[in-house]
Amino acid sequence: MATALKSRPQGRSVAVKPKRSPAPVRSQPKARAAAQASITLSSKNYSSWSLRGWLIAKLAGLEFDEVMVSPDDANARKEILLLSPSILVPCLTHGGIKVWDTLAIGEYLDEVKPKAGLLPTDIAARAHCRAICGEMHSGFSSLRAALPMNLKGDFPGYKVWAKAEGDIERITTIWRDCISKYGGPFLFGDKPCIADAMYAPVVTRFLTYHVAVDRVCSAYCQQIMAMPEMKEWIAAAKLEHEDIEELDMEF
Ligand SMILES: N[C@@H](CCC(=O)N[C@@H](CS)C(=O)NCC(=O)O)C(=O)O
Repeated sequence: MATALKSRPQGRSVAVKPKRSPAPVRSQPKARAAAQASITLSSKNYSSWSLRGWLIAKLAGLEFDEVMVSPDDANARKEILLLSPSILVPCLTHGGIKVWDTLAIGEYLDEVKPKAGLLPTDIAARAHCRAICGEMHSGFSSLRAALPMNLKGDFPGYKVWAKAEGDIERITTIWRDCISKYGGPFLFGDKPCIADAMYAPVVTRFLTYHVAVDRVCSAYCQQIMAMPEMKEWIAAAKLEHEDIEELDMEF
């Protein structure tokens, strides 16, 4: 931090630290511990953003109800999605506070559950984590279009669209970089955090479409698939009855 120079009578200058203004007091939602929480989700088989939001809430240790938006019933679907200001899933409602958009849910839950370790404690690692979450959130559209999440699917020999190869290259570089920097087995060390939730649907896509990756990335994929939360989600996805042709796309 820059320091101010203060003149002394004899003309010498000494550095003095400017007074710090007190940290702003953040308001906390009332009766947080007892807050009722629910998350609006859609298909567990196809909805990658639902998986990310749900996983973040699980990692936060939040108790919540799932509100499923069924793709089958157009009217019920419209009604439930209207409760989400973006008309998208996931949407978290927690003690009367509504948070839509997966990254915002992650940041909110990190504030509400600071001990859960949703973001790394070290500031540099935290910045790194936010940067790669941002990349996932706003990018990799070729990968998302070419390899839609489909947990029930299994497509050996699937021809990956050339444009998606660049996304795969970048994602695997991100994973290798994190694992070598923070020691693995998760992206930021020994516990899963928001970044792992953001990339979890990429892991399932690599497995669904048999995308060949190196040893480090393959071990990372196995690590994600071994998470009890992932097992729970995938088991529920496999029980979903709808197999709708139009849903075989990123949504
Ligand atoms: N940027 C949003 C993306 C959410 C999104 O695209 N959700 C999809 C499902 S994966 C959605 O709700 N689509 C409309 C629908 O299912 O009717 C986020 O981070 O939450």
